[in-house]
Amino acid sequence: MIRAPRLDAAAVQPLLETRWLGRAWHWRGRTASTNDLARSLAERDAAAGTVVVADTQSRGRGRRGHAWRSPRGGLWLSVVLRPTTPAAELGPLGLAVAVAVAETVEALGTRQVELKWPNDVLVAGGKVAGILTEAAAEGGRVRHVVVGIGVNLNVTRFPPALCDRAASIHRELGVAVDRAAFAADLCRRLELWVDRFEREGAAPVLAAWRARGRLGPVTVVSATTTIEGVAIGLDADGALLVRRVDGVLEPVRSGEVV
Ligand code: BT5
Repeated sequence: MIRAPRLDAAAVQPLLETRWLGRAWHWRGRTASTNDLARSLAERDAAAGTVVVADTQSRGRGRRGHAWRSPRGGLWLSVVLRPTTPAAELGPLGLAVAVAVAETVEALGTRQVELKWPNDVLVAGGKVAGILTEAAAEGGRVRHVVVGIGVNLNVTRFPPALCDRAASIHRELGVAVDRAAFAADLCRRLELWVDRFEREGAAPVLAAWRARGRLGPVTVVSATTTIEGVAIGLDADGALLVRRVDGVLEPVRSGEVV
């Protein structure tokens, strides 16, 4: 049975098995972007683990100003983190979040879950979740990080432009999923991976990412260049290693993999 559609504290907190993540919970029926709301809470000293969830977003954002479609039925969630890791070493945090999301999706019994660099979660080749990590740092020290996670849970229709690229859990499983239970499980796995990254560094994150990473022929487009080659793995900082057609091995730190 599907729980109450509202993902408010009353629906989710009784299911939470976390120590610190989700202990402060803000729900909105509609907001521009949960990342914006979480950032303004973070700037007003919200505790690590503060969660903002909305049923719909009117200006959901992806990376580099991309729009993120956020209809009813999905999970649109942001978390305030306050990592002690120096800003320069924070790269793999987004990969850790992707691993947590992938594990939560896998636990529903979907077909093979893959990760597309840097942090798209794919089911049967379609994008089922995206992650937007925004950090505020000062002199190398991280003030806060807002991690935004969008998961197409009970989304049944996509606009034509997304139809052949997006996937939803509902479509994949043929049934609606319990959003509150999913949100609680995601919080548990997120806390585990964030704690592990803080304690043990990037290595376990990279190993878990690699186990699901989609590699092979890629074109990486960034503001200044386009690189063609074959993605062969991640380096120790979480950059995508691409063997270019001229044979040079290039670590890619930003850009779109198309
Ligand atoms: C992402 O960006 O994948 C990050 C998405 C993060 C969304 C969450 S929801 C909660 C929080 N609040 C926000 O405002 N954002 C975060 P990127 O890698 O740039 O991918 C964006 C691209 O994915 C778009 O240009 C579309 O092609 C595609 N897209 C848009 N909406 C989608 C959806 N619902 N499902 C699958 N693909 C989508």
